[in-house]
Amino acid sequence: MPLNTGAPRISPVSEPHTISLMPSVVPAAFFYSFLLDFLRRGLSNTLGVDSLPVMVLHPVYLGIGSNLGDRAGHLQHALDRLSELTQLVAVSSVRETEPVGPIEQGQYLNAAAAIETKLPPRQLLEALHTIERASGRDRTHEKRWGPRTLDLDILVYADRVIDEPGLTIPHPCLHERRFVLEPLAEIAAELIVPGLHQTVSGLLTALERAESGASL
Ligand code: A4P
Ligand code: MG
Repeated sequence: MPLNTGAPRISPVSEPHTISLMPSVVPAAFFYSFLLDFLRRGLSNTLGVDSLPVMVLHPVYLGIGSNLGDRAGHLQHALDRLSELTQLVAVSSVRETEPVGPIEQGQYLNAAAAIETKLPPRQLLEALHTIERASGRDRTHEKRWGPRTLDLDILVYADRVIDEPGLTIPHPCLHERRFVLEPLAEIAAELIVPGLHQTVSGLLTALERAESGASL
């Protein structure tokens, strides 16, 4: 079932809960996006121009988190806005997770989403910040890794590797965060993460091994 007719409904959960998974649709959609991008680049090279004015839909994966206020409501808000702004392709289950990091804070609801968008990375980041602000997030009064109403991270943007001030893609903590890899693996287990050259499921297995080794 394609999701571009609107976002799925979220409800508060304490256990992993499947909202909508489309194992057969997702790989096909992403394959065609990559194919279109590949053809566009080939044509640009043949014609000797930097880029063609073709608006390609880029496959992007997002991490979504909330641990303040109406957590499920904030996730729902994010999905609703994303489905208006982009093609919402798939959404993982929503899981309640223990807070990670140096700051004492409440439990999170975490999920991952696959979208397709024409927005370039910077514009997408700005759009995500606008969605966060509409959920009451105010970065001027918060600590890094501290509690937040809504956090939207760009985990992967097509095959791009970006390391610029204010924008790092793939997200620099992706491979260290179970709350990111588990939902992402539900919707994109075989995705090879650019720059890391490993699949999402491979990164999750490596993290699980490292964590179980650390606890021995
Ligand atoms: N920025 C750079 N690259 C990106 C990107 N790929 N996506 C910049 C999004 N933003 C990116 O981000 C700080 C700045 O990073 C932004 O202004 C943006 O320009 P932020 O969202 O304000 O800060 P943050 O979220 O505290 O930092 P970061 O590095 O995204 O950390 P995390 O991993 O999101 O940590 N525990 C659980 N269980 N679940 C959680 O969701 N989240 C955090 C926050 C801590 N513990 C958690 C969770
Ligand atoms: Mg973040």
